[in-house]
Amino acid sequence: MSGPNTEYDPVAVTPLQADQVEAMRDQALAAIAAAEDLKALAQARSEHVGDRSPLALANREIGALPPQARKEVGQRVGQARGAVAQALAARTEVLEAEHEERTLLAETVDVTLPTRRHPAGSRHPITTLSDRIADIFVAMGWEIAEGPQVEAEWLNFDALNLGPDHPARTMQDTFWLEPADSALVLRTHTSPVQARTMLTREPPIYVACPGRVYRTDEVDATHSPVFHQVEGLVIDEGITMAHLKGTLDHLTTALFGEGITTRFRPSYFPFTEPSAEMDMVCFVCRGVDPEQCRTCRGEGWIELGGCGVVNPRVLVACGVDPDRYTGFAFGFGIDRILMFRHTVEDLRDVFEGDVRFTSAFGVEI
Ligand code: FA5
Repeated sequence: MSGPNTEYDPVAVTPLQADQVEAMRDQALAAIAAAEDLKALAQARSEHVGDRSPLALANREIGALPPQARKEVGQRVGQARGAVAQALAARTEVLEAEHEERTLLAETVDVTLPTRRHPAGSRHPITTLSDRIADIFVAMGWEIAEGPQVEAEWLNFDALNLGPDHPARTMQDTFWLEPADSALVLRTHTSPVQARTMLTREPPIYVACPGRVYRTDEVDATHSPVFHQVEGLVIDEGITMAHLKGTLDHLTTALFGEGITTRFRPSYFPFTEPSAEMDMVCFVCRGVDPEQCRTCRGEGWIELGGCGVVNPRVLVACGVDPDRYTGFAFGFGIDRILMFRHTVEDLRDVFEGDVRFTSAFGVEI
């Protein structure tokens, strides 16, 4: 303790008396101990340790004391500040450890939980196959042509030598569009693209047209009211049936590999003369004991499509000189080709939209 001093100013020193300093220290310690989290502790630190805290202000007062009082008061304030700093450090450590533990618990990842699965989609096999067929023709130097699915009656029938009363119109049961006099149909085959092509291009013409077509057919293992065809049309000088056979041999070999059994069967189409139908041996019964076969329904063969030498009447209707040019055309069912290539026994599987079916094909490149 300092001795009596006449210059000692009791007013100035009052805040620095022992009980005052102890009260400041105890308040600070209580606030630190009461801090439940790091935010509350930061608040206590600013109130009791910061520049404007009572102990910091008291510390600043020491310089104003007479020299004989400074040491004792300095020690007192210093000890109080030291105790507060120590308590603050200890509480910080405890609260930081608690905070870290809480964070670790909150961020725990259970690696054994099942993941959310987003299975990758795949293109529909008909789309992939249509592209593949188009590639076969592009590789031969052909062009790809397109036509609308809502087609003019004249292009779907009349231009192809199927006049209004031609009995062959009933071969293709048609969806007519309203109103009745619109003369529009959902195209029943891709053959109107033949007419569209001849009306807009000059020979030589080498085009293929894959696309969707519609008929009022009953659904069964090999028929659907919505299906797909690929049309082929060649118009050039000196084209014969032999060119047609060679082209279809190349197409079937490219699609199915060597050694596939096919046959040409004489047939009738108003837009080709002569006409033929191309069949493949049934891929389910292989033509052996076909009576029980649900896929070929006892035939032993599956029809891929029709073909023939373009009828000169069609050439004339489409503005092509029949004395100079001849041509061949064919229209194959893409859905049937898919069935044969991938041993799909029932066409309904192709159209029912079950992803287990389409994803089984994956993405063909
Ligand atoms: C035609 O559609 C002619 N336009 C083909 C043609 C073009 C002949 C050029 C000559 C020259 P057809 O109606 O036969 O022909 O049909 C052709 C092929 O489409 C059939 O052999 C079959 O493979 C497929 N097809 C026909 N109807 C259906 C159906 N409802 N579901 C699935 N495929 C079908």
